[in-house]
Amino acid sequence: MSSTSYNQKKYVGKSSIVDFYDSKHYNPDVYATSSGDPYHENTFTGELNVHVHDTAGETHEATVIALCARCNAIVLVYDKTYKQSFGKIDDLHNSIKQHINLEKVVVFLVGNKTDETHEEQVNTDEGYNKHKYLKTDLFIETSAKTGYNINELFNKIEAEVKISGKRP
Ligand SMILES: Nc1nc2c(ncn2[C@@H]2O[C@H](COP(=O)(O)OP(=O)(O)OP(=O)(O)O)[C@@H](O)[C@H]2O)c(=O)[nH]1
Ligand SMILES: [Mg+2]
Repeated sequence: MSSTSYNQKKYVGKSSIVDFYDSKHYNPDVYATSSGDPYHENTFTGELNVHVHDTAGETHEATVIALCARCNAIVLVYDKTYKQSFGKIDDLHNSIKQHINLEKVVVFLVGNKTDETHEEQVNTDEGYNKHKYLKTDLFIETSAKTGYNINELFNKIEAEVKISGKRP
């Protein structure tokens, strides 16, 4: 059993990433995950059962931390077309680090919306450097619109959780 939590300030594409992995297509009408329904859950059954908590950008930090404490993997998502979301990664990583033993959980950094090349505000080198700086276990760029690297992301989550043997 593996759990994953998607975090980050709003509209970065967390739900779209999960939806694409689930349905194999992009749904442009995905609803913003609301504070009343702070996260929704999905289970994918493969070699491992992957249980995903998809948080809302506006989910209260204490709720996010509580969810992360029960996870094998934490996926931090920013929007490559929105620099502010990239800036928030440091704050979020910092508060997670204060409450969670990162030796017991794998952390992924994901730059989403690679399809919006003309709107790019955060390039691949910046994402990679952030991954090195924060010492996350993996960095990958995705598009929930074209499906670029979506399967790879979930495959790597499973692989990394298995290899690392990390358990909360
Ligand atoms: N071009 C493009 N748009 C995307 C991509 N992923 C998501 N979007 C769009 O970005 C907007 C926000 O997507 P969501 O999946 O709702 O983002 P979220 O991070 O779950 O947002 P909250 O639930 O509000 O925190 C929607 O209009 C999506 O259609 C992507 O890879 N490329
Ligand atoms: Mg959402």
